[in-house]
Amino acid sequence: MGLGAALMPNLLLGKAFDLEEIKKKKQFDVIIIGTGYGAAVTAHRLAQKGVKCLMLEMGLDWENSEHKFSKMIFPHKESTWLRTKTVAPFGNIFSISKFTGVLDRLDYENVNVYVGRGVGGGSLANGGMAVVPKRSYFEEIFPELDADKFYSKYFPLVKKELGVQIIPKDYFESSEYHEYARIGKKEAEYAGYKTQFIPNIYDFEYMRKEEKGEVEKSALGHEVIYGNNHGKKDLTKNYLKWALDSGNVSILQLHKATEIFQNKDQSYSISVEILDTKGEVVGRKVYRTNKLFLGAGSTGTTELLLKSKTKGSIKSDIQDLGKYWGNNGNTMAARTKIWETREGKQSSIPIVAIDNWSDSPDAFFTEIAPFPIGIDNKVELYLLINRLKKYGEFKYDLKKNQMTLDWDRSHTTNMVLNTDRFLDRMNLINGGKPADFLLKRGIGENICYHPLGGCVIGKSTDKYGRVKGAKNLYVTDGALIPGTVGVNPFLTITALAEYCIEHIIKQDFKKIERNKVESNTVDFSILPSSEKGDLSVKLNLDKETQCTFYIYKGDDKNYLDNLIKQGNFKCSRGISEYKLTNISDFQKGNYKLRVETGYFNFSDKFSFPE
Ligand code: FAE
Repeated sequence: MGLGAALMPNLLLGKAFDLEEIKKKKQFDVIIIGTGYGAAVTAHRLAQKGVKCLMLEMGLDWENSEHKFSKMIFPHKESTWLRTKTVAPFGNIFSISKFTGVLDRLDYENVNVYVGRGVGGGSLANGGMAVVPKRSYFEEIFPELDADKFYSKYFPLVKKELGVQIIPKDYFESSEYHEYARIGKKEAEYAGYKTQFIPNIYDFEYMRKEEKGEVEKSALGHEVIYGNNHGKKDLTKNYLKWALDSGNVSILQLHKATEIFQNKDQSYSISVEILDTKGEVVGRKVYRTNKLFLGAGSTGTTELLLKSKTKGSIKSDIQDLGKYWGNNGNTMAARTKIWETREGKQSSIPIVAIDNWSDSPDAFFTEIAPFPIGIDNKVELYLLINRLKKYGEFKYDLKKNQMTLDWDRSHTTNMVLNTDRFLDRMNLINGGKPADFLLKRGIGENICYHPLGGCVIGKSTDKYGRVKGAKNLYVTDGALIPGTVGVNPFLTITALAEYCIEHIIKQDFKKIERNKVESNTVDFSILPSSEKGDLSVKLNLDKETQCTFYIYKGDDKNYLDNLIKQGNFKCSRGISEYKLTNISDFQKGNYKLRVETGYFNFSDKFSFPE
């Protein structure tokens, strides 16, 4: 076998280029990575102004797929992102096949962070609680923001747009599915805590009908963290729908951004892996855009920026990147109790909270959470939101090629003490004990549903989410919030995104800057073109451009110090193959190829198998 045939790139060989499909998709002025709250607001508001947006989402477009969300009891593969076991906080006894499911768990040192995957981001997997933060705390964490504006304009606006509701009292009082919450509320009040109804994006009229048996059950049918097939007004029912309806927005599902390159002309190119539903990479592309918005969530946005910065693909010195991260003070708490549930009937959507925020230093806010596993389980669950006393910090480990988090017991000590005191008081007054068969001492301080921070407003960005020192790069998601917001966070993330994009549109989109090139997409693959051992790339461009290639080994940041070969080539418009060099004298092993022009940069790996 000649070297050409033996050269086995990690990349797909010659995936068909569908020019028509690409042409349709590439008519865009900006790229937005992610489709969660921050990204959806950004797309909708830009689209209203006539800006054409391309959204890249690593998860599935659930609405337009044949797949249904999974129930929490007897979950199926759609429940979980690319694992062979479910990853819920407990009860993971179910084996499943690998699939791009909706709930992902990122396991960092000492904390497991849960995120939603798919078009709609966290809105698909979350419990729908839409809570306005305490104004005093908002002012404490965002000293540079105009709180008056937020409380008079942005919070009311996003409550309206997201369709936030409170459960009607008569339904709460009469429904057997809310008995767990009525008992939880009474118990909290016996123990001297203040309770309140929590606003939610679930449609309670739909829920009533579920109970009457008039429609298919969702909240009353064990659906929530693996997605709701009905009832919940996730982002595909509002912001994303409006964005798509405008005709100015396209979403590409199963497109995972892997690295960002800052080009010489202050545009950006984004390397993207195209996944199949088993998580296999079935294609790669590079997209180029004049303006790039990051809405990949606290962990996704921070990782993309940190990785690209550490590798030298983003040259700007972004201050405090990876810092000011927090778990929003999350601790899960579980009591096992004396009272009876009714045949295990529980709505999976939380509707009541305990508000103990004013009780400094023991401040917490907690939902009285359902535990809807379909049996009389005698468990009361809570997700406490405590104060955050110490921030975590993300770093990027180039050797392991992964983001790591500095987070240990010292970050959660106050949260655990607080939770312990809360459980003690509830058990003392009402009976019951910590449910240690679920969580050690009834407390899960390593469970985080609310990752926040990493690229914080006023630190790494200016006060509108513009990344400092990196023109044309913006963040509009949970990465902006410094680790804590004192309540469930998506309403604040949505309000912040509204505020940021309103100002960015006014100041940075006075006239729409159409991309000067017709296309901003580069399709490429690395392939052997002949039996002689030539290394070639296949590119699809619609702009003539001069390119330089670099073949190197090892560290990406210092690729110029590790060069094996370098050269120039001229690319023409359309699909062509370009022979870069003959590599028959190369030793077997792993190599990297970087291609640079003023117009786009990208890099990838290729290897000779042993
Ligand atoms: P997010 O909604 O996470 O969206 C990020 C999107 O970017 C996702 O779709 C990702 O798949 C995608 N993405 C990430 N990396 C890439 C990449 N490299 N390339 C392409 N796409 C990428 O971000 N909050 C509340 O306020 N109330 C609740 O009741 C509540 N319950 C929750 C329950 C669960 C189980 C979970 C996991 C979260 C819950 N949250 C809740 C948190 C809330 O959903 C979360 O704060 C927001 O969704 C975060 O919004 P972002 O826009 O920051």
